[in-house]
Amino acid sequence: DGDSSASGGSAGGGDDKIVMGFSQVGAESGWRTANTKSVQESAKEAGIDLKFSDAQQKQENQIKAIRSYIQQKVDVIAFSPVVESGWDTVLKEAQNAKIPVILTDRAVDSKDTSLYKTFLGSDFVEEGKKAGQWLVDEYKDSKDTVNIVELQGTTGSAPANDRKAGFSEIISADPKFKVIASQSGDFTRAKGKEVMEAFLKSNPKIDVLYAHNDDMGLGAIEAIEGAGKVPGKDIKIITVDAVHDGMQALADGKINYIVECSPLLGPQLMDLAKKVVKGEQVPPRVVTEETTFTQEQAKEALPNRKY
Ligand code: GZL
Repeated sequence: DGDSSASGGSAGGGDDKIVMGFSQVGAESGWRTANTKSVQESAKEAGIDLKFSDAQQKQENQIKAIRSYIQQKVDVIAFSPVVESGWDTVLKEAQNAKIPVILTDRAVDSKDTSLYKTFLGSDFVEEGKKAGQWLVDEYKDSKDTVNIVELQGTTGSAPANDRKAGFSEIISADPKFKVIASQSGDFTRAKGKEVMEAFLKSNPKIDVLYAHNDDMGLGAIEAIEGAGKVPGKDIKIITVDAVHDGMQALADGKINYIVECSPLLGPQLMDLAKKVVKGEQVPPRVVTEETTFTQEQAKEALPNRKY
């Protein structure tokens, strides 16, 4: 039988079944729901015993969950860190307990990269650049100022930091692009709507909204329509994720461009976990495959989308 003590773990589930402790960010968006489904279904298919916790977007809850997995002596810990900083202490505790850690979806800013075996997830800077590039192409023949408002993701999170950085890197090439307001909508529809209402009140001329995820973009659409403006026309909208409701709004012409961020990380995560538990080498970084969608492409893609 498999000796899970080699990896420091010996939690239940029979002595050869891998036990994974997974700490999820929360259930804040359609992306997160699809990601949770992918992780849970893939664990079942891989014959991995999954212990799963939802942190309601609070770092202290994730740290508590990781500590409980260490206590339970799981074979491997995986988590999507809600914010980039503040993980070194608990990751050192996992390392001392000889339990390997896999980062999935979001990254940490720990200097000591030996604290985790690999980081599986999207390149968020690249996603921000793709969003910026669409805008540059869209306005290439115009000389007028383009007033942009930005709905940022969760403050301090890797996707918020990197999507902002990638986007501004591309648009800073042309001074006509002006980000006149930028604030966190915490990746949720409700907050996205609330912040967009404030943007609309204090900025008479908004040409473009860049929202770091579909859910905040969908909330903003409600605010834009509530203000008597036409989303996708009066205010062009770019979002990131390409979850079902975002793709539907894109096909309906209310969003103009979506940069895909795939939540379907489950299968790769389980493959990496099996290798890591066996003590096999894994690449330190596994970047998710993903694309972009125009309104036409959304109409074609919608019928076969998995999420
Ligand atoms: C990105 C993920 C982000 C999504 C949001 O990989 O961390 O968190 O873009 C989700 O929809 O809330």
